[in-house]
Amino acid sequence: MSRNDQRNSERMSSDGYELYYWDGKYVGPGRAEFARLLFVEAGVPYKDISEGIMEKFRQADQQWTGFPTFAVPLLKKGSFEISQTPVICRYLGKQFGLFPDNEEDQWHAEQLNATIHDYIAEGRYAFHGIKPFESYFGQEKETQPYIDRFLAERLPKYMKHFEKMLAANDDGRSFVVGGKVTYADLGLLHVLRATAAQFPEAWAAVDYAPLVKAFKERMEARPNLAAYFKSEKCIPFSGNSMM
Ligand SMILES: N[C@@H](CCC(=O)N[C@@H](CS)C(=O)NCC(=O)O)C(=O)O
Repeated sequence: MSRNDQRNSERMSSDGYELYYWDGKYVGPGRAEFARLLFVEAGVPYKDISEGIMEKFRQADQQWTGFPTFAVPLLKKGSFEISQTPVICRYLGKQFGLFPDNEEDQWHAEQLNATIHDYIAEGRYAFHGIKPFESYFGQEKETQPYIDRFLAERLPKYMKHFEKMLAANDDGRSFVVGGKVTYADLGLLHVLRATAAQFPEAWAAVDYAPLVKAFKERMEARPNLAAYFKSEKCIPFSGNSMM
C-alpha cells in the first residue's frame, strides 16, 4: 500500500458512518432505509443526518464537499463520500461481511440489487406520473392510471420474478444466494416491506409467490431487524409513494 493509500484508508476509517437523507418525518424511510437495514443487521452504529439537505439541493452546485453526488442518500465515512443506493448497499455489504463468498454469487447478488432498484424506481414514478420531481399531493388524480398500471402489470411481474429467484437457491428456504444473509437479502426485504405497506391489497393477493411471503417473514424475524422494526428508530412508511 502506498503512503497515499494508507493515509486515505486511515482517513476513511477515522470517523463513524453518517447517512445523509431527507427528513423521515416527511418522506418516510425512503431509499436511506436500504443502508439502515445493513447497519442494523450488522450491529454497526451510524448517524442519520437530514438537517440542511433541502437547502443543499436548492443550491445549483449542491455544495457537497467530497466526490460529486447527484442525489441523496449519501453515505459519508471520514472524507469518503459515496452515493447511489445500490452502490452504497454493495459497499456496506462488503464492509460488514454481508456479501456472498464466491464470485458467481457476488454477481448474482448484484443482479438482484439492480432489479430491486428498477422496481423501486418504477413504483416511485407511478406516484409522480405527471410531475416526476414534485410531490404526489397535487397530482393524485392524474397519476392514478400510472399507479393502476403498475399494480396490474409490473408489481406481479416483479413478485413472480422474486419468487423464481428465491426458488433457485436452496428451494427458497434460506437466502437469495449462497448460504448466508447478504446485502441482496436486505434490499429485497426493504422493497417487500415497502410493497406491503403501500399496497396492502395487492400484497395480500401475492399468494402466487409463497416463497416471497415466507422470505419477508423470516427476514423480519432476524433478531436485530425484529428489534429495530419494533423500535421508535424505525420510520413508518409514508403511504404516498413506494420510496
Ligand atoms: N438512483 C439514485 C436515485 C436517488 C434519488 O432519486 N434520490 C431522491 C430521494 S429518494 C432525490 O433526492 N432526488 C433528487 C433529484 O433527483 O434531484 C439512488 O438509487 O440513490
